Order: sequence, then C-alpha cells, then structure tokens
Amino acid sequence: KIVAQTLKTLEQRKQEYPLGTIKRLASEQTPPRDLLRAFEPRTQVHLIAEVKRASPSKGMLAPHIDPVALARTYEANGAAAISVLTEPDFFLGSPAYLTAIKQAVNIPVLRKDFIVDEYQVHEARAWGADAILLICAILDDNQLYHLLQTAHELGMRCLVETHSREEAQRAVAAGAMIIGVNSRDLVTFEMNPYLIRDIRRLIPSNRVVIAESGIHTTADTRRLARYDVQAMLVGESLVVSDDVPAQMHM
Ligand code: IGP
Repeated sequence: KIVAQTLKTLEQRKQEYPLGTIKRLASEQTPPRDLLRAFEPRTQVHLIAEVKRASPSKGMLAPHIDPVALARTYEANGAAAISVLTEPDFFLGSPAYLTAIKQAVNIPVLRKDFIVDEYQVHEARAWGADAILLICAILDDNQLYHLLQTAHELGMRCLVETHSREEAQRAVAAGAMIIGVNSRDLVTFEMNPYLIRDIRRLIPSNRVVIAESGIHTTADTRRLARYDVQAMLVGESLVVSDDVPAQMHM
C-alpha cells in the first residue's frame, strides 16, 4: 500500500523534474558526509535520531514539530546522524525537511523513505542526503544490488533494513556495510524483541549493525547493547519527549 502510493507520487515527480535535471542538482551538492564514519569509535554505541511527525502504526506523533530545531537538538545532544522521513502520505515527511536539516547540522543525514527506483536515489542526493534507507522486504536481490551501486556511485552510504534471517543474508550477500535490524513487522506493526538475537550472528563483524524501532527506555538500550550493535535508531520516543525543546505548538 505504501509502496503503491510511493510509485504514484514518484510518477508525478518524474514528469515534473526529468532525471537529467535531478542529476544536475545532485552533482551541484557538496560531497556527502560519511555515515559509516559516524559510527566510530566502534567500541561505542551511537544514536541515529529520527525526525518523524507521524507513522501508520502510531498515527500522529508530533504533527507540529519544527524539524530543523529538533534535528539541531539531537545533534547538540550527541546524535551521530539524523534520519529524516521524506514520505509525505503516511509519515507526514517532506523533502524540504531533509534539505533544511542538512543545512542546519554537521552530521550525516539519511533519507528515510520507500526507495524502489534509481530516480529516488538521485533525488535523495539532489536534496542533500548523505545516505539512504533500502528496505530488503520491498526489493528483490537485483534491485537491492543496483540501488546500492547507484548510491555508492553518488558517494552515499546505505542503511539496508532487514526483518528476518533471510533478509539479513540477502543484505550481507549484496555487500551492505550498514545493516539495520527492524524489530517492528512492516505489515502487522508487531514488535519482536528477539529478532536482533536471531539475526546478529549472521552478520560478519566487518559490517555495522543498527537496532531499529521500539527503543524507549535505558533497559531497552542496555538489552540491545548486549548484541554487539554499533548504533540504535530512535524515532517515536524522542519526538514525543518533553525533554526535547523543539515542539512548536501552533
Ligand atoms: C524508528 P521508533 O519506534 O523509534 O519510532 O522507530 C524507525 O525504526 C522507524 O521509523 C522505521 C521506519 C522504517 C519508518 C524503521 N524502518 C521504514 C519508515 C520506513
């Protein structure tokens, strides 16, 4: 459903902005910041903080946030990178947030979206993204490989997201250096806190592993840290937090 909608809005953008135009804009960007280097030193567990106003599983989270102020707060408090939802219809994201946040912070910025087409990879770079999300569950091996190559040609890193052992094996085989383990099922939204335990040992130690979704408490982070993850990706619990002085109630 989200992918079908994504393909529809993608067609409209392709009409409006031909690939040539997007490629030219991408080539005019400053060189990408290296997401892989953001996870050094490897002995520490790093934070990817996500700017997400809403989600299909939780509905409205923080519809009135100021995305730039939020991202600045995350950076000031030690985030290693910022993930920005650009999907408009289900997550209330926007390319404009990504572009504005990229200019406001000095850490790598990741485009969080449902990327299935090379056009979207060029588009991400044109908007200023340093890295993109690739979701194994919506890509076949051939797509995954080619989208990774396209991103690498543009100097961007990829966070390759997995939800099962099979997907983790596919990510490793495709050469993914940054592998996400999303504990939330994409279809049922159910959480599986043991997924990371099952998947972790399938990923060679030369790759970086990111625990994603449903991380709320220090008990969660302590438990996950036992599985040798290099970073955690946190959205909801940060955007709804009272500690984050970036809520702009209008
Ligand atoms: C963040 P949470 O539970 O902290 O808000 O989760 C992130 O993992 C989640 O937003 C996410 C996501 C995605 C969103 C993971 N994979 C793919 C959109 C598309």
